[in-house]
Amino acid sequence: MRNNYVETGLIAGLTLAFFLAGCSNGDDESTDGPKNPAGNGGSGGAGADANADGTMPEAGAAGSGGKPATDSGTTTDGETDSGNGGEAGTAPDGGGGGAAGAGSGGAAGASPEVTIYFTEEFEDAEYKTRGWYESLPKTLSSDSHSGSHSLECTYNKGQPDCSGQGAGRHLFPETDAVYLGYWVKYSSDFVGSGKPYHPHEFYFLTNKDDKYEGPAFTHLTLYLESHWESASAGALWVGFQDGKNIDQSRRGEDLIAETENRAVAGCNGLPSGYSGSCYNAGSGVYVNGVTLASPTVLTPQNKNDWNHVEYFAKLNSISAGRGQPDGILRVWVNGAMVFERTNAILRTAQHADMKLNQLLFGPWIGDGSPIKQSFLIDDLVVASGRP
Ligand SMILES: [Ca+2]
Repeated sequence: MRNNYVETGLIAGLTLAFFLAGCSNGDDESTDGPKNPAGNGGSGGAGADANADGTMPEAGAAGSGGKPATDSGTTTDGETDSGNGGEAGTAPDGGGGGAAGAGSGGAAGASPEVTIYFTEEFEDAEYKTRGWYESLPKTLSSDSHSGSHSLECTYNKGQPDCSGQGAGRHLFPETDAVYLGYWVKYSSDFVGSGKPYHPHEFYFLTNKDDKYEGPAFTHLTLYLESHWESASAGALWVGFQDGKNIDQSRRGEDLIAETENRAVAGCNGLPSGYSGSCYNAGSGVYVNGVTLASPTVLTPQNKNDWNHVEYFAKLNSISAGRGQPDGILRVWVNGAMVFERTNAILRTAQHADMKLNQLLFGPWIGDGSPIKQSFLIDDLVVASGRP
């Protein structure tokens, strides 16, 4: 059984390593070199991570570090959240009226107004020439979805990332809505983290944070990742955190009705009604996070073969000085929508001009990969909507 509190804790905790490491990285590839945001978090990163992760799941009660203060009123997520997203119903392309309405339909819909921000075909590792920065893993496989190569990420046993190759980022025009599509092929023995959390894979950051910002503690980070509960059952996880928006002096209070100067992913209330977490990252600074899951949609049959994963997120609108419950989060696997929320609050009026502007690809198994395993990525597309 999944424990959302745990899941989210992990999300934030582990990404804290990114946060710490990210701060120290101001340069691009050449100087970043060996640094990989996740791995090299240096002692600091590792420490924080261990700390946060340590308080987690199995540990549970052991709770050495600061015990997370979960938001009151969190609904235990379980299968409820993981299913189909309620009100949004079935409209596959999202064009049609989700209950949230508010003009959100079109953006996610089909083609007419979709702008392709960038594509990556992984035919060579000259990523910098195509706008990538930091250190996107350079190992290519001759197995490809199209062309003759793909990106190969191999987790060595006990290691957290793609063989120490780090993570890569790419900016795109500031936008309220973003689409990510990619083809992925998991090795036949792929098991993911072997834990109820991780790996992290894709993240979106915003114009409220630096282009090198670590993703674990920002004004908003959106997460998309595959999670294998077992070697035979995988799901797509959708998460978000906005730790920098937390009113740390009032954590644990529900500030939703009172002020827009608050977080949306835990610690100051949970305006979307999703379950979330709020916990001490180890330094007295609390972090938050929401993790939602699709049903089990990946099986052994999805391994050793190419799968198309698509994600769409649209930030909620701001009206009458308040963030409105009309943000959208959707995931498709091999053309079928497997996850949808149309009532997400991802920003408040405090940051009404927050826009998405950065993709980060940073595979990360905080506790280290349980075995040597790999996956391939090809034909990545980032756009304003689902093409
Ligand atoms: Ca290719």
